[in-house]
Amino acid sequence: MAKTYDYLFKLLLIGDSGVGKTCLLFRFSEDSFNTTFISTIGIDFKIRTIELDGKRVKLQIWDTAGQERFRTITTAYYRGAMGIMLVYDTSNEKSFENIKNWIRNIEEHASSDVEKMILGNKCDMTDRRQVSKDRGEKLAIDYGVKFMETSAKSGLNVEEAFYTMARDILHNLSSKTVSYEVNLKILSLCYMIHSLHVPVFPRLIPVPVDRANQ
Ligand SMILES: Nc1nc2c(ncn2[C@@H]2O[C@H](COP(=O)(O)OP(=O)(O)O)[C@@H](O)[C@H]2O)c(=O)[nH]1
Ligand SMILES: [Mg+2]
Repeated sequence: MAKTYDYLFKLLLIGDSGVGKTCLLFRFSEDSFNTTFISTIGIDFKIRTIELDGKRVKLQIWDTAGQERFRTITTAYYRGAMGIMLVYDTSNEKSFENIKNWIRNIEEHASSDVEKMILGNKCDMTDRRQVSKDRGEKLAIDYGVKFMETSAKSGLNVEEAFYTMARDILHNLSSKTVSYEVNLKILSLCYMIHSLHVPVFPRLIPVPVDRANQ
């Protein structure tokens, strides 16, 4: 059967329990919001295929099955992940403080070149806000990652966040492929020159005395 996509990216949602990870995933993959607390138990991942730069990119987005409550997320969950969304709740100070612990967890278990992004979710709850947008932005700058405030409820920035993540992964991938191809071309050129016995820098090769005098 023909492949229906050009790229497959595995993404993860990480953060304290209750910050809205499962709702973000539902919003992005089905564009719906469930107000009752969705039990995450049993959910592995959801899929959505998007189009970027004319390529079909299949996003396989994994959601924790409640392990975050006990901080038992280990290497097995991170394996093969290309992007991680770190989510906190803008109406919950503790979930914001815990972002640095989650980053430490990622550094310990995930691949070092995994793309990361911080999301401050529930930004629709303006009257219960505990974490300002400024603080979220500063934290993201400290870690050198992108930041967005989202609302799984209203849908604000949900599409933007996943598209930004996918685009960054795609661009990193293409720049790696380009440098690999360039290296390969240089290598084969050197090999060709070498096999033709053509000196690469003729002027640096000493001219025999008898010829120099001619
Ligand atoms: N107001 C508001 N509530 C949200 C938002 N996202 C999630 N929630 C609520 O927060 C609770 C926990 O959401 P859930 O997705 O299960 O969190 P998880 O444990 O991180 O997966 C639920 O009651 C949701 O209805 C949001 O953007 N705005
Ligand atoms: Mg959940």
